[in-house]
Amino acid sequence: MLERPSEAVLDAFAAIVGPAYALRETDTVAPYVTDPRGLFSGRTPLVLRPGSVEEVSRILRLATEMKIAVVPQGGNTGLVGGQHPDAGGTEIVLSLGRLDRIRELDLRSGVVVAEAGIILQRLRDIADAQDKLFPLSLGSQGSCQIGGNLSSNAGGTSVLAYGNARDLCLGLEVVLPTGEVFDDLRKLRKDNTGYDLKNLFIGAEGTLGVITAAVLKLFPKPRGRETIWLGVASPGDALALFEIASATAAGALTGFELMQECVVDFVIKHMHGHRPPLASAAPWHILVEISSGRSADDARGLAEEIVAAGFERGLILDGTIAESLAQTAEFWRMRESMTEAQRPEGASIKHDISVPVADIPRFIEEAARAVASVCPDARVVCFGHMGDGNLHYNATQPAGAFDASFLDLYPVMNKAVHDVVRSLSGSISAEHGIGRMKRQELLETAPPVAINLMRRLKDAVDPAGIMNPGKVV
Ligand code: 2HG
Ligand code: ZN
Repeated sequence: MLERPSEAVLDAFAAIVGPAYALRETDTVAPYVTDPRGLFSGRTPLVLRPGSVEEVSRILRLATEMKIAVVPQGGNTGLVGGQHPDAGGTEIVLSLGRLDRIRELDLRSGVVVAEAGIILQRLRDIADAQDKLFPLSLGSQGSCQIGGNLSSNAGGTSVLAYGNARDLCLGLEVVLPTGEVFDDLRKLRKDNTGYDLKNLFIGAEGTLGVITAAVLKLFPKPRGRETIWLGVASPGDALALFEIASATAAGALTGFELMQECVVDFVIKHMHGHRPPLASAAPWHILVEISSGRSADDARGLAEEIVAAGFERGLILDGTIAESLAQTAEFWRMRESMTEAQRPEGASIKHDISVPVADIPRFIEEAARAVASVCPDARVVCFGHMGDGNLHYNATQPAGAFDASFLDLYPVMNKAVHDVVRSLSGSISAEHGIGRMKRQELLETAPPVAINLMRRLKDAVDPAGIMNPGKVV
């Protein structure tokens, strides 16, 4: 049973980081207790901002000793309520933003050793300045942090070619709930010495320990990059185009995003300065990215080949290959602002699902029926990483003024859509995690053997149960 920290205990925690980095006033803790959508407001008596691994270690040792709950937090961009304290006001927030050093850049081994609080965009820029690529790419990359990316095994728009955050990580440093530091900061691409412990902490959403640093892979920067925006009539045509693009570009196909017309319209309507990417309307849009390690001409050639084959087979209604770096950036900005562009349309019930890629058209068809069976006027807002079989299948309230009561449908809508996902042997959390939002559903629907195993691991690593309680398991 966890404890409510007394004033003396709070003082002891604050003394570890020093008064400037121990926040207690309601207004100073406010940014740490609410999520970007305002769905998960909590309370905390203390936010700690440690400046070293040693301080993180002392905090967790004390927390285990005193049985005080600790909620680790990175850039606070998560969408499933995994990074906030609950409403009880007893859980301490551990914000990792001050651990923001690059410990080493080893270009010959193709790795960077980065601390948890480094903002993703900064890491991408550091790699870029060295003529390298750190491929993890997400809409929130201007504020999300590497530690959070690893803790949630973030996905994004380049998973198709480079994998999830897990695939980009060779080594990890983790502070365990006991305060012990598990130093596994190795640069090895091959290592079969027993259990793969680092992968226990990646994607664990801070429920087993606190990631403080990681060895991350760097890739050669592509010599040529082309971005194509296409309009198609149906998800079935999008799938046929995906097959053409994969066969033509093979490893050079680094992005394949599918977007329903309405979400493209939301971006044009609500986000400043965007114009329709195509001359004519299309029910579905696709964003394809080709990255060639060889040359700009090679990338251009592949892009033209894909577009020509698509037109020839009657799969493309309209299409354009970006003509400049500015247009490429504009296409990606449109895609990345889709989360924000949905907000002015009102309350939204999110689903972050994956199914085998070939089942995407069937999922879209059956999920539309599922949404309509719960709320016939709800608007389906569907977009996502089609090449990964991962869609953000959001049900937005009927058009009109913001109606919070729509969110009362959350559990029944989730169940209806997730039943379709389960019938296709898919996942109810492809890239955003479980957090607090999907915990109950995970516990109710995952195989009992899996849940038991997760619980036994949790008990073994965190016997006092102090790490991010109420999340995942
Ligand atoms: C994306 O792919 C993000 O843009 C957010 O994962 C998805 O807002 C969403 O549902
Ligand atoms: Zn996504």
